[in-house]
Amino acid sequence: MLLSGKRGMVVGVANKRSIAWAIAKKAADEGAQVALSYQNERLGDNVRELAQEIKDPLLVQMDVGSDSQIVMAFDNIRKQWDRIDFLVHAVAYAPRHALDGRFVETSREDFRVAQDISAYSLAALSRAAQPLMTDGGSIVTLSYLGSERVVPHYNVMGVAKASLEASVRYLAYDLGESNIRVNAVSVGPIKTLAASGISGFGSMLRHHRTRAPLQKDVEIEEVADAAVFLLSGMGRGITGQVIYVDGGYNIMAD
Ligand code: 0WE
Repeated sequence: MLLSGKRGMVVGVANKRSIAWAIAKKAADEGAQVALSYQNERLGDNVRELAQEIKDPLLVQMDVGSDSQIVMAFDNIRKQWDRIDFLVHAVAYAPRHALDGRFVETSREDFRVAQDISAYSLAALSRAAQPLMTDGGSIVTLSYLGSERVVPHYNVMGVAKASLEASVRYLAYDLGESNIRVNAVSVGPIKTLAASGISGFGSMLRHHRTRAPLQKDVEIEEVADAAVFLLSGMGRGITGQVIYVDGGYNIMAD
């Protein structure tokens, strides 16, 4: 039981295929008490139903695009729990049309929204979580190789993930004195709601499967295992890092 006696918050559960949900479930299986946030009442029904699968869940409504909702959510957690030990940030958004065309055409507003929801939210949540992490803590976010290489159509999300990974390093520096670690798991392509409707995703999966050293699709459970490792005491020496769970794809030249 890697997380026995620990409590933490998981942000980014939309449905049963969410990477956030796989992490939440594994964290609970490893003995953690888990708070799940849901963005709005529409997704709340999904999250409430999923939460029945874990022991002693806490549910809070929070849209990471709103400072006041972030403050309220952590106030609600503080009313139930005196302390938290971990935070999982598994949220990204860019307007759909920005993931179709050319990056050069990205509007100022689409760029702003992608940065706000996909990158700034990590700093905002870390700031809200810090006062509750009185015994140290571990923060894990999710990234993608499109932050450092050009993946056609990933566009403004690639720039937002670059910003997210840099944020991981600056947050790791700031929060290190409080024994709070901050890391990212860079995940190979997986079919989730966030990938649905992305044209050419099927051929991306095939390409990944044939080029990656492990010659198979990335499994959501592999991502959850790495995340739980980083959340646990086993990861106690690791901060400011981007760890790849991609079957080794990122090491290849082509
Ligand atoms: O980070 C992501 C996806 C994030 C994402 C997905 C959507 C789809 C629906 C952010 N915003 C939106 N907005 C929507 O309206 N991934 C790592 C998955 C992904 O998305 C791609 C990829 C991969 C891989 C988009 C283009 C090319 C590759």
